[in-house]
Amino acid sequence: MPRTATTKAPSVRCRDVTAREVCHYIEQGWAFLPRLLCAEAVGALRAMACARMGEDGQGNAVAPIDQPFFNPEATEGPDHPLLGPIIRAIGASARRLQDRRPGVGVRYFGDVFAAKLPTARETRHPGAGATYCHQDFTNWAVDRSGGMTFWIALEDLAPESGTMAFHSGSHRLGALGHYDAYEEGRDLLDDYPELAERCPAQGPFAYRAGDATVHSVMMAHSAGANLTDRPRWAWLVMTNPADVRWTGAPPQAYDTSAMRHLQRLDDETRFPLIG
Ligand SMILES: O=C(O)CCC(=O)C(=O)O
Repeated sequence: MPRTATTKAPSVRCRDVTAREVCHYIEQGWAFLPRLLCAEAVGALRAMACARMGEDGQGNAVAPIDQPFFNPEATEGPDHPLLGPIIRAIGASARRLQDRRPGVGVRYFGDVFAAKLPTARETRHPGAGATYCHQDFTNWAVDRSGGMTFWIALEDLAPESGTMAFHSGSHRLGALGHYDAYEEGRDLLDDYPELAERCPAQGPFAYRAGDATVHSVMMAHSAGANLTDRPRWAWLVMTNPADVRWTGAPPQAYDTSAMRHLQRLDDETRFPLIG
């Protein structure tokens, strides 16, 4: 009798954040999370990213959003059998990091594979430049600020591949402008030069595969261009507090055509609870 092939889902371990990491995040607005994901999970994610985007990180459709930071590829999010358990584990950590009263959960906001393309290669895709200094908050078009991004390395990454740097403490300075509001070649630091001294940049960091950083939507952050000869592979998972609402401004990350001003970003609008 022919044997039925069974595909075993890889074990996906995503650890919880520690008390120390929570304290660092609350104080500084970001935290380094060594070995957040186990090797099996990272291997499976890296393989999925390459299957969708090619080894050169350019095999997917050209993204409609023209930003130089990275070439993005969205996934099926929490509905995906491999990604779902990891995203929910991240949601549980986000709940501790967002530090709200116990009843306020965490909503999925999005996740993307992010291939920062080498500057040295010709490409039709956006994503072969530096990530100029910005905050995420205004671009997310949400009415409150507990959101955050988990930035997870899918292989060992050296700073010259364009890894993350954070202006520690800048999350306490309020909203510092929309990332698209700066003229070509300028960024948040041109409008707020005092930031470099008041909140010195930490990084860019070296990440091992599975290491992550998490940063608040209010954190001023940046990454250099990718000066290596291969893509910089990362997976980004974004969360918001469960009670978050749409401000009515046009966001880049989600379709608001069927939404009303101050509508909750809820399960119906594709933002399920994950923590
Ligand atoms: O990966 C990058 O270069 C930029 C990522 C970023 O801006 C973010 O995670 O908010």
